[in-house]
Amino acid sequence: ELQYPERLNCAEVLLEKTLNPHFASRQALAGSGICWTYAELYTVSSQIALTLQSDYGLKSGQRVLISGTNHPWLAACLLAVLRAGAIAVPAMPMLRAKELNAMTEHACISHVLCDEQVFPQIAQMQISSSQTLQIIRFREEGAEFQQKVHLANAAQFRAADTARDDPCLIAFTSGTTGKPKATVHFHEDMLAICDLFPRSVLRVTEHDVFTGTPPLAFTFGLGGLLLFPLRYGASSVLLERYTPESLLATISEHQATVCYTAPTCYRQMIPMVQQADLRSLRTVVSAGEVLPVATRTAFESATGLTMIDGIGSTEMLHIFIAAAGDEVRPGATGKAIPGYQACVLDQNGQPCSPGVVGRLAVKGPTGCRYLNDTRQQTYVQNGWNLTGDAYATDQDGYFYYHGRIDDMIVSAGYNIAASEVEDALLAHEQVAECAVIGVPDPIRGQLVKAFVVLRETQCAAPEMVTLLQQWVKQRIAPYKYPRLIEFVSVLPRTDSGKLQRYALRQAELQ
Ligand code: 3SK
Repeated sequence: ELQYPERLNCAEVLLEKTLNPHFASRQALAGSGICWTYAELYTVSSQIALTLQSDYGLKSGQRVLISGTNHPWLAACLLAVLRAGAIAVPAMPMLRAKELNAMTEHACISHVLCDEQVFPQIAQMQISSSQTLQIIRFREEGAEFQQKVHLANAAQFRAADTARDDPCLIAFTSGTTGKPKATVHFHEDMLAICDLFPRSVLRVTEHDVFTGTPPLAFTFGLGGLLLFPLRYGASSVLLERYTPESLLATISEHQATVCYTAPTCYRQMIPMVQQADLRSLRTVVSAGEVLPVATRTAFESATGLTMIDGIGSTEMLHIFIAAAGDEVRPGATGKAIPGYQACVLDQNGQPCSPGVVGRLAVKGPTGCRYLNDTRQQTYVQNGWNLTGDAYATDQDGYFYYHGRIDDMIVSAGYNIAASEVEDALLAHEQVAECAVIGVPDPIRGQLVKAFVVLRETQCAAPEMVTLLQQWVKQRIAPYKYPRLIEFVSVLPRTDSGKLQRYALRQAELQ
């Protein structure tokens, strides 16, 4: 049972180890040519917090939209906002003015902290915003904000005396269903996620060096690349832009021990790992999307590493089901991590027997609190968080993913999980990426349709359609094979890399 003091400021707790000389001189954050020790990070974030308070009037409880690519200054701003007692509202750097405006209105933003890349969209958003916004460009070296920050006396800063159940983060879901929601998290939630998955599954130590691709605006990245390393006195290397090649190069250059990215990126790295120096890596974490068995098998055999698969959600803040090392069971995401309870419920809210597919329900120290959203009643029922994922368990408490509830296809009376068909397709060497949906059909109700990105586009011929259909029929029950296959060059994804099957479904209906 996790217990935190009544008065708690999560960012202060994460950084207070700086006062211990052992940690003060250890590397905390690196990236984009910057390398900060714990002492330096503590000082910069104190200076930022002080500047925000004294020059920009930031008060405890105000909401600050923060947007930029993964960079030490972005991380320092996030910590500064929390230490000042304000509420951080991270936004993906790719968002456009209209999306930023919707967030600003919904979360009642007072201040915006953005980098140069995001600024044009923020400026455009300000024109239509009904809020009066203080807009601050935090990355412009030598410009007003950084000048003020460097002049601020860090020693004068005192962290806000917040309560453990004061909100500190409003995280927007990335919108795989098209309608982003805002989820509210408390100071104690931020520490709870640090004290569960990283401790019992990842087994983080101060010697770990983390790197990876998820944006800090996505709670997968916020936890994995900032909160977890700081909680354990480890270090993190942030990448502003990445390709599979640059991620591999960063791992070897910084001797990273833990890497986080999404299944698609692991899949892209497979042909390159033989040439890379990955000796420092002790494990890799995959989340954000289901990890196809074919991707796990190929990556593990190419690297000799055992991957940690996990499922989390913005609503729950981070990962709640996972498995590592000898605990991994092929095809399963893992077990409920210590501190969380999970079960599979049928349509009447009753627990399903092992092997029966139902709706995943989760309970634990973190949970869904939507901001002014009637969908709260759908997500939280009888104290259980209903994540919208279809799962089955086995006798030993392992959880097996069967797709999103919304992605189940019913064709001629058969229930078909889109992810199972995708898994079968991905096992073919020509398939780089794919997405499977159900499309309306007057006879079968729905037909299984696959959108496939081929490794070699010149192979996109009718014979390839037949070949892939045969391939799937040999691997899973033949009634699940995609009767329709369309070759595409890209798949629609959210900024955090999640597949947007709803966008494909909508396009089919037009
Ligand atoms: O999407 C996920 O699986 C996830 C994982 C970790 C943290 C947050 C999220 C949304």
